[in-house]
This record gives sequence, C-alpha cells and structure tokens, in this order.
Amino acid sequence: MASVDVVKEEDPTNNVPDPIYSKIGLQLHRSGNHPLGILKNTIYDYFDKNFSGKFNKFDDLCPLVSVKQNFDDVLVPADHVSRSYNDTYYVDAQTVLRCHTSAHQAELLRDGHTHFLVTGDVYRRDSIDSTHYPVFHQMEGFRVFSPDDWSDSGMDGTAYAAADLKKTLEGLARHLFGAVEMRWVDTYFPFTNPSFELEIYFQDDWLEVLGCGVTEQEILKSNGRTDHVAWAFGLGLERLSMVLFDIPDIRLFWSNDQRFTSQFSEGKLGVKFKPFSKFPPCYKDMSFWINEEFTENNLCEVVRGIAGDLVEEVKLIDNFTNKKGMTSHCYRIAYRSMERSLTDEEINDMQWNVREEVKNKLKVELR
Ligand code: FA5
Ligand code: MG
Repeated sequence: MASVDVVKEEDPTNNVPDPIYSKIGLQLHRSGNHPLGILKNTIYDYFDKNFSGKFNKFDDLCPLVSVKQNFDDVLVPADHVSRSYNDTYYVDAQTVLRCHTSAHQAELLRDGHTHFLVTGDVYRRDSIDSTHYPVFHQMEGFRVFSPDDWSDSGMDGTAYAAADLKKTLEGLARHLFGAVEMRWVDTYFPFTNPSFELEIYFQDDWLEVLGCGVTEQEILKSNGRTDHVAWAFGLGLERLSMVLFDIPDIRLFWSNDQRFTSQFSEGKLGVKFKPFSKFPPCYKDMSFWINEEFTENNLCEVVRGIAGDLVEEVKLIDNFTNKKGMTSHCYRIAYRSMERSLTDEEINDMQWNVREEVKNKLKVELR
C-alpha cells in the first residue's frame, strides 16, 4: 500500500502511516501458538461448551470498513470524537481501519445471525503506554433473544438480557482466570443501553478489559430483528492476555523474539511469561509551546514513527500557560527495548529526530 505520512499535505483524507499499514494482515489472533490465538481458542471453548455450539465464529473479516459500518450502523453521533482524524485512521474519506469489531454487528444481523463472535485487529490513534497500542485485537460477542426467551422470567427484555450478559461474562472470567478480583462499572456507548465495563485488578491497579451492554433497539429494528432484544460485548484481547499470561507490556505481542514466542504453545493457558531480562528505560524530556492544532495523539504518532516499538511511554509531566496566553507542555518519553540494551548514541539520535519532526510536522516551538 501507498506510503503516507502523519501530516497529509497531499491527501488530507488519509492519515495512516507506514508502521500501521505494515500491521494489516498479520492476524496474530489466528496463530494457535500466539498468546492471542491461545486466548481466542479458550474463549471459543467456553462458548461452545455453554451454548452447545450455537455461536458462529468469524475471525477473518477485513479490517478496512466503511465509515457507515464503523460509525453510522452502530449509532455513533455525527459529532462524536471517535470519528475525528485525531482518533481514527482514515484510508480515504469513506473508509477507515475499523476502530472496533462492533463495525460488523449490523451486517451479521442482516445476514440472519443471532449468536456470533467476531475476532479481529482494530486500529486507533491513541496515547503510548504499556497497555495502549495503536493496533490491538478485539472479540465482539452478540446474542439475540426473542420474546419467548424472557416471557416466563418475570423481567422485561432489557433486564433479562442485562442479567444474562453479566452472568455470561462473569462465567467467562472464571473460565479464564479462576478466582480474580473484578468489578462492573457503568458507562456509556452509543450502541448499548445500559452499558457496562468490566475491570480486573492487575499490577496494583484496575484494568478495563471489556465494554458491553444491551443493544439499542434501533440497531435491531434496522437489521431485521424488530421485537427482539440483544446483548453485545467487545473484549480487549491484549488486556485479557496480559492478565492471563503476566505479560507486562503490550508491545511484546508484536515481538518475533524467540525468547518471547517460544514461551507459548497451543492449549497452554496457565503459563506465566518469564521476562528474559529487564533492560533499563531511558527518559528524555522535551518542552514546547503548543499551538491550537496540537494533540497528544499526533505527538505519539510522530514519536512512534521514529522510535517504533522502542518507545515505551509518552507522558505529560508539566503544563502551564504564561501571561501572554501561550501554553507549554513538557513530555517525558521513556525509551526501552524489550529485547536488548539501547546505547546512549541511538537514544540520543532518536531523541534528536523526534525533536526535529515534532518541530517541523506539528509546528510547535521547542523550548
Ligand atoms: C469498544 O470498542 C466497544 N465497541 C465495545 C462494546 C462492544 C461495547 C459491544 C458494547 C457493546 P472500548 O473503546 O472501551 O469499547 O474498547 C473495548 C476494549 O478494548 C477495552 O475495554 C480495552 O480492553 C480494549 N482497548 C481499548 N483501547 C485499547 C488500546 N489502545 N490498546 C489495547 N486495548 C485497548
Ligand atoms: Mg472503554
């Protein structure tokens, strides 16, 4: 595919940089020896066992989808931030790299499916740290109920679906983790109501692992399921794998290093990842006066474009506005390889390039 840059003077409707293009088609979730593939198959086992094979599985749907599939079909409002070029990768004005597997709900409903799981790579412009990566994997789950299913329950359809959803996902969490500390948090999605997130306690903090809820009636109605109710969920497969296998950094999923890949094999769920050694991070700070167009996602894309997976975190550590109304940001960039020690020289080179590109592409004034 074409080579493109962060700032698209030539084609303002395409904001996909090469490192992102190069991830398309890798399909980590379809490799049985990769932690994501092992996890996917274990989730399949849970659904096969508990729903006697009723869930249809899709793990090969193309990640290039229309704006309509990604947003309109799941009722994302026209002015929602997730539609912006700052948050989503656009291939052209009508086509995006899907930012969630929910992009496939409507078409599968229209095709008549009532129980399905969709696994795939999803793409987002986002911040940089150990649990966020611009390409990651989700599994969508969807279950449709007809009035017969809930009529004897004494509940209305929505309450029935919500209870079934929580029961199903708590069962999944136990299937994956055994005993684990988890909690439900109320949240908002345009396509579900009520909506929830499940958090799991990991590395001394609560980690959000999935979003879910009871599907908005309008989606069911528009796709041939009037008078039905449904639940849906979207799992973050890297996040669940990190907890399951004790993987400390999300970049490791993309590693081809034998010392990583050889630790995982088909069907082996309980294995804890043994870090092959912990290399020290190197921190570099940079300060600049921001302008009106500045966003952290743009900064992160510049940094990742130069340092690739050698950048571990980009963090705002200072922020002030002077008397003239100019705002200064100071970011701390952590460089660390998962695989080897970095030399001072290569870190200084990267940092120098980062400073140049930040200045030239983001048009900010370095301090
Ligand atoms: C969604 O993407 C919704 N489509 C999920 C959903 C489906 C809700 C169906 C209701 C019904 P969210 O943006 O919160 O929601 O992402 C879902 C999960 O993906 C998160 O809980 C998290 O586990 C994972 N995730 C989100 N961003 C990243 C990222 N940058 N890197 C790794 N994992 C991520
Ligand atoms: Mg979320």
